[in-house]
Amino acid sequence: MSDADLVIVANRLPVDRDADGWRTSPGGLVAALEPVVRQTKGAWVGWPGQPDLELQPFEVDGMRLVPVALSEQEVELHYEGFANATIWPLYHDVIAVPRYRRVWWDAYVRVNERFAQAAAAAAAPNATVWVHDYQLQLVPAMLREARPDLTIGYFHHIPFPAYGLYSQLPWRRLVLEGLLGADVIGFQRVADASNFTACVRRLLHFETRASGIRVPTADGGTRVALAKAFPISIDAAAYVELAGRAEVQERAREIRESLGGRTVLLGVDRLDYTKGIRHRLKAYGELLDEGRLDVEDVVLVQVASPSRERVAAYVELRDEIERTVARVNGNSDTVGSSAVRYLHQSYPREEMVALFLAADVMLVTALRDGMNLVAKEYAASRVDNRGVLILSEFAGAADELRTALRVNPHDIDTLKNAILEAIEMPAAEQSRRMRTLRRRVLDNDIEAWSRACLSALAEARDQRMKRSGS
Ligand code: GDG
Repeated sequence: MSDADLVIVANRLPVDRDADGWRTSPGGLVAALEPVVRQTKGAWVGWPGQPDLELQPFEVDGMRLVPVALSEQEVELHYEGFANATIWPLYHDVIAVPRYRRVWWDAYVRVNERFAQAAAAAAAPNATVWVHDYQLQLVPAMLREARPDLTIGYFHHIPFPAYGLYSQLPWRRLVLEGLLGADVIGFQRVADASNFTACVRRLLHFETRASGIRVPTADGGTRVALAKAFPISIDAAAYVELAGRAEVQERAREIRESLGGRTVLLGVDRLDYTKGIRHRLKAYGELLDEGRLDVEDVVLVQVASPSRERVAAYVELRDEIERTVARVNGNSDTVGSSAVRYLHQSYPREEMVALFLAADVMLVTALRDGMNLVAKEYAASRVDNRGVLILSEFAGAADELRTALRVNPHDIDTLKNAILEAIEMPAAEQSRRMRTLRRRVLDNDIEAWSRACLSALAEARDQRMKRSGS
């Protein structure tokens, strides 16, 4: 059925299957887009999350879902291979070594084609299609070729690297051309958008002015693609509401008590090498070794939710983190108190908010991160205006959250000093900083983000209509 005026295209459908059927999956992006998709009678194109599952389009909670089937081998080559072992490490400034394999690339092209075809089939004449993230960078150009009537947006959730790194990619021109099929290309930070524009200038020699890129068209003319920062956010009101619930606050008290009333440092991350978990453990371990912190006074709770467990670098990372945790605990624990509470598990959102409320200090020490939503979630949850956020300058969130304690996580001595400063920070200063952080997150929530992106797309659509004289 090709009648949707708005089509979202993302690697995953916004639903998970349990014993009772399909349920919308929790998460900011889904929360933001679900109402728009429903109101506009739009559609969402994506992989249902299980290999070799051939499904017809179906509806969940009034949202039309268009499943794209992927074989086991395609998941391995496209998703685990090209997306997560080539693009992910390359775009995060080669923190891990990217692998360039031609069979992965071939699968990436094939799978991108399938997504583009499904989106083209779902979209009404002159519809808007909004493509998400690094698994689907070729879809915009494929779509434009199949459906020149569409207005196409793309949002890049992860960083875009500088030319010096990007140029390693054997398919560097093809990927840029893929993205430039979009009318609006959204990035997290201004720096990501300008890295992209610089790569386009150097590799494709297209003319650029401010955020506009002049892209040659098939008929010998040009059109302008916009490459711009639209920093993503969270459903802030949902966090405020949860943090205000008596049972969540009670749970936060319970957590603090069970940790012996000590000062609580907290880390919450997918277990990923971009998040700087090892750096924070090192800094904390050294502070304990040097006697600048005492295990009877402080504890680090590290939630490291399982992630990409079939990709080799993630298996190694888990071993390394778990060895480091064991070393810190082995050196510093007493019979009654443990230095690190390491939780390789996923928790419901209520529990996460209780943890945020229980934490005196939140550690976000990413080595490179598109945005980092955890930093924003911590701020939104601190309805009491207490707590200190330590935030890496290499996370996109650092552009907005200016009153956090800013760190370079590679500089272990400075990180150690920031941890001590956070622990000792007077309540008045905590509150002054936290109020500013919260205002920023509450004013710029996920709804404001999706409104800004969609209105840039609406403008692109108006201009396209004007040009074509309709
Ligand atoms: C990518 C980019 C960008 C984690 N553990 C649990 C849990 N989480 C939730 C967090 C947060 C989300 O997962 C993680 O988001 P991040 O932004 O921190 O990082 P990525 O997963 O790497 O996301 C990133 C983002 O896309 C959006 O554009 O910000 O830079 O890498 O919401 O709270 N949630 C629950 N239990 C857990 O155990 N419920």
